Amino acid sequence: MDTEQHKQQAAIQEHSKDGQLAHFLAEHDGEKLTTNQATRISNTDDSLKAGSRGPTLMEDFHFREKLTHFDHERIPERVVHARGFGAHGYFQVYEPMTEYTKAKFLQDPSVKTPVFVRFSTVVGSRGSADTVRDVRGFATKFFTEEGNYDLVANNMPIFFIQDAIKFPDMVHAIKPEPHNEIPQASAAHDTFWDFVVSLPEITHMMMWLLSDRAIPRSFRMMEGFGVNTFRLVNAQGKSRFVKFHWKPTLGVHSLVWDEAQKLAGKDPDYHRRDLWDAINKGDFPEYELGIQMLEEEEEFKFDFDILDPTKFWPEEIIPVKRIGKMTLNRNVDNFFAETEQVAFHPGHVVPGIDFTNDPLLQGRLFSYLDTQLIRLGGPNFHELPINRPVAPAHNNQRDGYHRMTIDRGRVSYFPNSLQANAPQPASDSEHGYVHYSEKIEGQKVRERSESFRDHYRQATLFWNSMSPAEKQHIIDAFHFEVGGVMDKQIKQRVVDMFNNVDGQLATQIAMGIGANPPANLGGTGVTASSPAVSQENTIKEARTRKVAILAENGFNFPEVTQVIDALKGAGVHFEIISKNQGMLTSVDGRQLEVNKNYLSAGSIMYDVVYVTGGRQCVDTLLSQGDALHFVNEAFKHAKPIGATNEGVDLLAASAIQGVALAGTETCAELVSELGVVTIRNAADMGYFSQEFIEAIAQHRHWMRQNLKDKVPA
Ligand code: HDE
Repeated sequence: MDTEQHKQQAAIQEHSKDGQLAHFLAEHDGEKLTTNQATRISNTDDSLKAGSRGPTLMEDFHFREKLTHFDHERIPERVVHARGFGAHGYFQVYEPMTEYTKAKFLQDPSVKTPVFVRFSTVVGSRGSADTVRDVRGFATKFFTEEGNYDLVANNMPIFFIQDAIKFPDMVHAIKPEPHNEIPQASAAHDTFWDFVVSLPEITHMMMWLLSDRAIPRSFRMMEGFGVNTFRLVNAQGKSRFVKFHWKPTLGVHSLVWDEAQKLAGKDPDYHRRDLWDAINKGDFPEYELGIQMLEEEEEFKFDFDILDPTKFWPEEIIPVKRIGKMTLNRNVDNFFAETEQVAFHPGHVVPGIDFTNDPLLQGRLFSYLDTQLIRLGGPNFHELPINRPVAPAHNNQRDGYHRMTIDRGRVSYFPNSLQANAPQPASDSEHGYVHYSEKIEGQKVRERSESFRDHYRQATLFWNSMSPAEKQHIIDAFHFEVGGVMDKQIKQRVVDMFNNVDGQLATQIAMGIGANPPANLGGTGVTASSPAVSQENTIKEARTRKVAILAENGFNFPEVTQVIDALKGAGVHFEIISKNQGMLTSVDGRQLEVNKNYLSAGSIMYDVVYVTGGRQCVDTLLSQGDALHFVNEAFKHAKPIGATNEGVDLLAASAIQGVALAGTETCAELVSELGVVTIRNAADMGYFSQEFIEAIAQHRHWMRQNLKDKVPA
């Protein structure tokens, strides 16, 4: 195939899912109102009555249809991962993966495979808040030319349990308690911690759940992990063990817990809004697909079992090979039709991708199809527009609720002679799926392998890998979560359990929850760390960060516009915040539109705060408790803060203490300390902007630790 043909094919590939969906789009603009049967309706405000004050009549078909449809609008929410948000995009492999897999979508770098991704929280109901402490789902459906492949991943590389048979217990324990349905979307309650302390295998996952990974800044800044061990199989039938990763090009970043909790009230849609806005602005989220591979012969080479889903494969010993990139570039047209009706299943695979005996994966392979049958009301959910493969499906499955395909002919069985045996199985060379012929021998037992017994060593490895700030956040998370537990005995058992991981950690946990510290400091003796799991070592850049600019009438127009231009140049976004919405007038009579007032905005909704100068502007800000709270809170959350000229006075009057600010000398002076960047007596904002953008790129300034703890916000 020449390059031109490749390009054409790529264009078709990229658009074929969109093209398929386009058949189902409906526009109602300029149309007349009809019933579902397309009969035009003359009045939809009054039901048909016997007299204007009389009873409604049975024959009002429009009333009955409208109400009946409404009564049936809801479908059951997902038993887990109920709250989610989806987007369309495409995936491209960097180079042919022929050596490792025959999967066709991993062969040709010019092919853009359409994808649909749904991000989710696990525990909360559909209406819960986005920023709760939880694992995030990261499910991707690749519409490949060989059929759909679903990579149903999470944002943490390991799981709570080792065998899927414990999943219902685990979910029952973490969901709201059954007698009073409290608490919503939270693990901070007795039933969950009762379960935790009774289940040593959960120890490692709890370290991840209480880490910053559980409160991501954005879906765009999360890693994804296939968790389970899969296989890649090449055309020669050679198999390798594989772990799948998604690596966001913006790096991995988190909120702080106080911020996450406040956001849950101020903007419960924070993550979905962030994704929606980013795609609309053209800040398309990108994730590289990574694989860790092991040869068959390496199966028993490590001090953990590679099939144990409570263990990750440290990247330092098994490197991640980046093999392609996914770009999300289109928001959905309709949340229900797409995000709610999409149905993922780890068993949706294509030739070249296969399973292992990971006992969690084996159970998952049963559960997903089963749950779709009840959630989507029957066996034909694969015909819903969002779920349809772009490759044609042919089989003898027939009928059932909501069947849309009109299968022609009288043959719906195999073998047959009336249709020359069609549709018939495809051979390996015709891309028929042939399961990897792994040799299996064993007794039939209800048992856990001995090699799955170590529950603490990797938990220590994870703890060792955390930066001081990350460690402090984990301890704080224990204090919050276990602080919410009423049963004192369970609290004590938490301390004892985590003493198996690290004695210092257990001692710190005990201090905050009113339990006794461990009598003897425990631990596993593991001293190694895995730098790759610390967010301290992630990609850091200013691009797509969001600045709140505090301003009032009498601001200095050239000053703020120079800073705005510099921010724009670095791909940083901003909004103007003021007491009232409308227009602000500068000292020289020019105008600036306010985006939000203090009631509709809060520092928690931004990555950065900037206070602009202008005497009158800053005098007004100084009289506003909301403006002072804005900077105090941003400082407490370790965010970059900038102020220019008179704007520095607001920082000086705030609770920010112990950080050097630009002084009042007559010459221009730039001071940058612990992420607080200030300048006075300056007309040219170039120097300030450069330093400010560098501070923004650092995201959070943890070195403030002791100072920020003193700030009341
Ligand atoms: Fe899931 N999981 N899961 N899970 N899972 C579901 O399927 C299940 C597990 C994951 O956006 C359910 O359609 C079992 C691991 C995501 O629609 C259900 C076990 C990982 C999503 C189900 C696991 C996941 C689900 C609920 C074994 C990371 C959301 C609704 C213990 C690799 C997909 C649904 C979406 C959803 C079962 C464990 C990821 C009930 C039995 C490990 C991202 O079938």
